[in-house]
Amino acid sequence: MKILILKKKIIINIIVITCLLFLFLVVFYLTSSKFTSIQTIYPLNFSKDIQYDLTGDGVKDTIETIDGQNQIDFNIKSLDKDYYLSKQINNKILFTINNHWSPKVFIHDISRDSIPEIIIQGSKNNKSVNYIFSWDKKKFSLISSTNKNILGILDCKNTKTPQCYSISSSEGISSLNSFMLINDNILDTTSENPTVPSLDSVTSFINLIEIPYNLDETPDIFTTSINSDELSLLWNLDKDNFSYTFQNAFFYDYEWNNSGEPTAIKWRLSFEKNKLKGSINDKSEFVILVDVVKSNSSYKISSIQKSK
Ligand SMILES: [Ca+2]
Repeated sequence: MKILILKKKIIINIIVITCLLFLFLVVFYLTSSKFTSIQTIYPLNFSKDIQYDLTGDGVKDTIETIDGQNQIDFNIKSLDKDYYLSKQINNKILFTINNHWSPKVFIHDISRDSIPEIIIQGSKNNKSVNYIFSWDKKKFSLISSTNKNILGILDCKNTKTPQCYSISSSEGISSLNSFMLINDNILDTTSENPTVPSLDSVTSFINLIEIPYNLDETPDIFTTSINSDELSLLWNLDKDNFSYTFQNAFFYDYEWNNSGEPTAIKWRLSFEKNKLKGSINDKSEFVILVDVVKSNSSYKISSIQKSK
């Protein structure tokens, strides 16, 4: 009898330990890098109130767009003070007005000091221009500005320090530049980053949108599992009536493997859509959101969606 009770105790213990182990594994799996929360980085929607704490004091600030005479400025209201970002630029003009290429604001903490950086991408006199601003406790100072039309952040939300990339689509990979922000100082990391993962597939995709006709076969840049409805976007561009010209792109990674390589990267691609037989000003912005995933050793496009 005593032996039977003892055996029962052991069995109960084993069951409890197994359950705990199982629970631990589930929690570990869900919190492992693959499942860390994905914070998407979308351009701010200025039709809504834009309130963010941009100075790190716990009080929300308001960022607003100011349309002036042929120019667009941004103002941040913080504790009843106005900070016009154009004041930090040499000729005091951030962007010029362009209906099909308006500036987009992204907010992300690149320096990892819990005060977000302000990344603004747009155009000045029909040419690409980007700025990164950072709160220096007195003002929003200009950290970086570039005319390159591809901008992105990798190691965006993992345990490493985020890196900012800029590339010119016309000059290609030789124009690649990268840096980190350490204590609000730029640390150039260009020599350590010879390429951007997924760039090749996305460049092919951009070419696919830009060519003035439809290809009979798509190049090998898509995953086999890509949704056919999404892929049909390519054949619905109505290239008999419209042309598409790449304007700029923003990318960031949101999943990583155990060796820290990005396994999923999101791209926002902006094109100028031009009506071929319309008037000269018949242009609009056409935006496609692309997800690229690492499959085996290459990066393939797993999703394409027209941005609303
Ligand atoms: Ca604040």
